[in-house]
Amino acid sequence: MKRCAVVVVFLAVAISVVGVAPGAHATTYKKVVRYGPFIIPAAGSIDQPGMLNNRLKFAVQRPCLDCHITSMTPNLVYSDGRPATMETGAMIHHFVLTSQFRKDATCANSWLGLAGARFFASGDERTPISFPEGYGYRVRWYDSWNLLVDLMNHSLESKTVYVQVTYTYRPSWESVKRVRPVWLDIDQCGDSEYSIPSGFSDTHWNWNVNVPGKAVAVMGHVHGGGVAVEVTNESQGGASICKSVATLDPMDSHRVLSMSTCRGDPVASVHQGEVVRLHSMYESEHAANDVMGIMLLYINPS
Ligand SMILES: [Cu+2]
Repeated sequence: MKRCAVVVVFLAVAISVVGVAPGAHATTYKKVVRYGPFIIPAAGSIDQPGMLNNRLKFAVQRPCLDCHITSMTPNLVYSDGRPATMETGAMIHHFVLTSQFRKDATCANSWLGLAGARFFASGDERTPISFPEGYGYRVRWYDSWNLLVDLMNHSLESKTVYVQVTYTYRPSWESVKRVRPVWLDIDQCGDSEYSIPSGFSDTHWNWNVNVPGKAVAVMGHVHGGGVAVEVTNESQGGASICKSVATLDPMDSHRVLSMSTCRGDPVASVHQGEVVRLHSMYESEHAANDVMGIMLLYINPS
């Protein structure tokens, strides 16, 4: 590993300087951005959590004006930086970041598309995503980001919290292959919620591929009682593209502790017009009408 002679640091710290090819250097910066504060009202009782419902913020801060984002790590924190988790009552129901002037790959023509392209999201499991070496999500000076936030509070006092995203990014002048986010959802272009029966269920939604290319990173989201979300290529004999498996809290199966991700160069290739199927699998003790099955694919368009 060779160090570049000059490392420009502005608004950020260089965390790594790694050679990618003979004579070329990749410079990676890290920036922690906090959104908020958000005040979540106190819970009314044990089964009546305090809710901060779908708060939409426009033109929120980006880590950089002109760059390639190489990873995103979500969190919810208190003003002193401590993580705000269920241990103290706070919970991320979800938050979604959208890029206003980018076209959403699967919902551009619905009301959801008005907010732009959905490019990152998190539930309480707080799954980080990082792209393989050489790939990044392009940010340009004219981009504008929106943030949709939905938070919950199980404690009897109100909580002041911040949505926090730690970004790593590379400067605009480096040659980085682009990724385009593609959001697949059982309740596509709706509020993402759907219903399951008690017991095992596998619910499908088909995507007719309109962003052909190489999927290089994939993340998934289910709710408590969830087993996994998976994407399969039905045009290639149902071959699995990625399965994101849920790890549930052994003490409380309503709580998702983590979701596995897929990352590779490539994870899989998809071609124009192929049918990619989203499977959302639950093994629930009871029926529910507010579960989710989402996968976010980052595709390097061919
Ligand atoms: Cu959710």
